[in-house]
Amino acid sequence: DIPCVSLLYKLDRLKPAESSTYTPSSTYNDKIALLRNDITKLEVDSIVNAANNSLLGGGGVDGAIHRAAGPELYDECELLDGCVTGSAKITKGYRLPAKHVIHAVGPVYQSTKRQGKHTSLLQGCYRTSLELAVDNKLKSIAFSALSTGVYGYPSDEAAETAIGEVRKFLDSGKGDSLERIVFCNFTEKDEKAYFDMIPKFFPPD
Ligand code: AR6
Repeated sequence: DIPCVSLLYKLDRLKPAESSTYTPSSTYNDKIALLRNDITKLEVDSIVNAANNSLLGGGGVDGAIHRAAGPELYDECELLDGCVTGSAKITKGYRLPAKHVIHAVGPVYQSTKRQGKHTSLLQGCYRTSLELAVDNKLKSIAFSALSTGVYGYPSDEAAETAIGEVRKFLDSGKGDSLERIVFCNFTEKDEKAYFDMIPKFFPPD
């Protein structure tokens, strides 16, 4: 089972925010979950892949998802005509326990930072993925830590952008139909970044 943030607060595993400008909401905290796991093992409506512009697979979490989903995933991805950076496209999950895969293309940190576009591109990945989940009537979505591997995005900065964009989406009311939003980390550094950043955007009641 996936522990939600409000449960993690009760277990006193997260530091309360010293100052948060966000309104505490137990409803939101109950929707948000943090865990450290292999995302290919999660039985959720959708997992978000850290893909590249071709959408035809690669290393990291992308390779793991394609291996676990089987060749049918590649066949569907071939029909999608790639995806621009900062956006996402959805496929079925095939042999994965997850019903769908949302393939998001995160920014390469160094080059997009030079252009001042890294934050808005990463925000675009999270926003588009959430919109795709809602548009497809999905109740749960699990994000990998987009761009924090090969693409070189620092974990704390990526966590701030990711969690902030999810909070913005919930505040807009567009995420009302979503029951669970999971941040699925793989490395200790990403997990720590999320544990430190969550209370800023999702302060306890
Ligand atoms: N489950 C969850 N997270 C994972 C897993 C897993 N099984 N494996 C790795 N991660 P990366 P990027 C984490 O490099 O930086 C690919 O070749 C990993 O620890 O997979 O967006 C694509 O095809 C890291 O925190 O993606 C692109 O070419 C996070 O997933 C390029 O890499 C993302 O790391 C995309 O680079």
